[in-house]
Amino acid sequence: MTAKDEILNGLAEAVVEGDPSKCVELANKALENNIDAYEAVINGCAHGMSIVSDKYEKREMFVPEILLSARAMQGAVDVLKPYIKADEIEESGRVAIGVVLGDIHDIGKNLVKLLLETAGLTVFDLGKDVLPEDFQDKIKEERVELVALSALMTTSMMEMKEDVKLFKEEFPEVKIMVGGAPVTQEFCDSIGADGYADNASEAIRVAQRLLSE
Ligand code: B12
Repeated sequence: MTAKDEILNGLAEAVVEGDPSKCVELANKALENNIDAYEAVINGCAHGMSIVSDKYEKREMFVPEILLSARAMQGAVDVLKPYIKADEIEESGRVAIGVVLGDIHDIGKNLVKLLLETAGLTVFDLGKDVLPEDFQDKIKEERVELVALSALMTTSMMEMKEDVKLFKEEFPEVKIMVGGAPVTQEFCDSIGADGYADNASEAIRVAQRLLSE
């Protein structure tokens, strides 16, 4: 295993273990070893968090541990974020992001937000459990071109469907991108959203495609 693999795997492991000091230490080590900060977020932090999700599904991890993992990951992200190279083209698009009403799962949304920002987009984060009216106000106030909706539950996917219908009626020119673990390309198509991505780095590509259309 190369030194780089060792650091990135270590970072993912530290996220799984929910060890904040190890996360910060390895994030710094990644920077010292000239590992690209973006790569460290994707292949270290986000990779660790997806292992955590799998372990939860297999009942190998439980909620309190998951929250520790998320907090530990955030510590590493905070170290890495200033070193992620933003795209040359600044201000290339205006995006509103949020987790739909009734849903408080925001770990994935936060990763997507971070990466969209690093791609040079201007991102307005409405947080979690967001009322459709709050999205509508933000779209108007900030001349938003793309809305990114996240949902982690089957119940909130129905809310996502309502949001897409509402926003398409009121702002037909605004593009909508959807995501979150239970969301699929088929679901995206069925509710009339414009784009779907199953992870944060893919979300950048989809956002850039939608903004250039
Ligand atoms: C962590 C977690 C929690 C934490 C959330 C903490 C937080 N701040 O987010 C807490 C403990 C609070 C929680 C609460 C609950 N949870 Co919960 N939770 C999870 C868990 C284990 C992990 C989710 C996660 O963070 N994954 C890691 C991130 C990085 O992945 P991600 O969110 O999928 O995001 C990635 C992609 O999907 C994508 N993406 C995400 N958003 C977007 C948006 C766009 C636009 C794009 C393009 C891409 C994109 O990019 C991300 C990065 O690659 C999941 C299990 C799972 N496997 O998903 C259950 C899960 C989502 N929870 C579940 C449930 C039921 C609940 C509760 C109702 C439990 C309860 N009885 O109280 C409450 C919900 C309260 C509410 N109203 O929302 C269920 C939902 C079941 C269903 N079918 O609807 C799940 C699936 C667990 C299960 N199998 O039962 N939960």
